[in-house]
Amino acid sequence: MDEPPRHVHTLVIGGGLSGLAAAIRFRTQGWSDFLVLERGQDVGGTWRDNTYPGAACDVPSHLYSYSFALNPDWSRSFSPQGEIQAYVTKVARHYGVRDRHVFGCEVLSARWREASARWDVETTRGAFTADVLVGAFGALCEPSLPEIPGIEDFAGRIHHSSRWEHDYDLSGKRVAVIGTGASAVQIVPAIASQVAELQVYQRTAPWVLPRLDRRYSKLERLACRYLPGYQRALRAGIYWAHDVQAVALAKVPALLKPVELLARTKLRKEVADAKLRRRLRPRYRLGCKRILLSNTYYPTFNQEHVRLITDGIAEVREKSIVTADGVEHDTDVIVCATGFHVTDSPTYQRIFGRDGRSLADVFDEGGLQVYKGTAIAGFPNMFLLVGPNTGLGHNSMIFMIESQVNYLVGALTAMKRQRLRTLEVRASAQREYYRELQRKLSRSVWNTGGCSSWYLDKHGANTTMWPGFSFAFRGITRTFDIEAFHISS
Ligand code: N01
Repeated sequence: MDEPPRHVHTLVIGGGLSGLAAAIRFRTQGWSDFLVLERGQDVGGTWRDNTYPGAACDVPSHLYSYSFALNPDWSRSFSPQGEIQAYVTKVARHYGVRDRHVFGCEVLSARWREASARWDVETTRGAFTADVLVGAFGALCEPSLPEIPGIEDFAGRIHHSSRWEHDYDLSGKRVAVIGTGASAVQIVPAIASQVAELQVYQRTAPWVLPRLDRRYSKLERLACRYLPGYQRALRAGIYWAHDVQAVALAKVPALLKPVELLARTKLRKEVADAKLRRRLRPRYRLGCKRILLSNTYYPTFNQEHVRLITDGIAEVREKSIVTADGVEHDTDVIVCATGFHVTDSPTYQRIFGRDGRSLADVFDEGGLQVYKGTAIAGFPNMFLLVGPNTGLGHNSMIFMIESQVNYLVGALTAMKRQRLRTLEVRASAQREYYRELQRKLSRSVWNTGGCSSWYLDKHGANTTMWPGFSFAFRGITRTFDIEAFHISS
């Protein structure tokens, strides 16, 4: 949009999967007084940004789709990044919401103004005001780069996994991949055949399970397109299998044992060298960190030019990485597959609520207490999507997004119908909600499984994951509970 309106009823920050879901829902409600501010040049968020070699989803395609825009054309059971991004852009076009997006527009600050009961928003494309602010900026978008002594003096290239530089050719290069999470496990096998030497710096060995990926046959695609109810039934089957299985695993630790055995057997089959296997073997309970799916990760280490390095990184020099054992590894390129700022998102420093306090300050003091992952005391007329404690390790985030959008639409409908000036969650409701969440989480494998992960904030509280069935979250977001909110007209 070239010249966007400077005041709208609802301003959404972020045009990723959650911002897009909100925009489409607003449109279908018949609302047009909204804008989506997106710092990139397209919709898609993480799926636009994460173009690293091998990038693909580890949630089945038919589940990782909007319920209102099922896609009969998925080519594989687990979709590659390009196909998901094409799907997202097609959905945005189909619902005609691209014209409500302002691209290349980064939010610099958003301040609640008590006197006017509005949000003042400064951006790289000028100022906006809005009655309601929706933070749809996501959790996995701000790259976290490792703080290693000397890294700023490295003379070669440094990529973060989510900012891949495709014009740079890795052929014949000595490449160091730092990290062994969900991104690394896809990058390592994808680039191994191209590079002269691959060093994989592992701090914590992950659990890796088989990836049941396959190409869909033409017949299956035709059935999805033309057989009434087929695709919905397929999707429901995948949904229930995932939800029940994962929650059972998280709640009944005895069930973890056979799955751990499966993972160990896989490791034994795929890596010939016993010493190497020992170093690849995870030392915490399965599920404590995200479970990774790959059939190609372990076998990559059987290649002579691929080295697993488990001594910690001591420093980076101009042309090498030095590990704690004093060994210097000559390196041309460093790939940081080191994850994201999740519980400490820089965007939290840019949003200022009542009394001028930033979200970062409020979270720092009291933890990431957010009512239903959506509303925060002290931040009137503001809602988050994919906020704290809405993450899933086992099912589709799109399901959680649609639940939250439903709740948001309930709140906005109440505001419009009752002509409310402000809506702000009660601190007592928020406190109670958070206490109950933390009580449930304290017994979960994420908290007790013997690992340290980005699910936990700096105080050790799990402020990332939703502790239970995803349909339970759908249940609590089905209707907007205005009694949990202070209102003013
Ligand atoms: O990031 P991560 P990711 N020195 O934070 C290591 C989603 N995702 O980008 O385990 C050395 O998980 C760190 O080590 P440790 C998914 O939700 C989805 O891989 O902390 N190592 C770890 O190994 C996922 O969970 C898909 O000891 C350092 C790695 O870097 C989330 O994105 C695909 C280090 C970071 O792992 C993030 O995944 C990809 C340091 N200083 C991603 N700092 C799908 O398929 C960090 N590490 C949907």
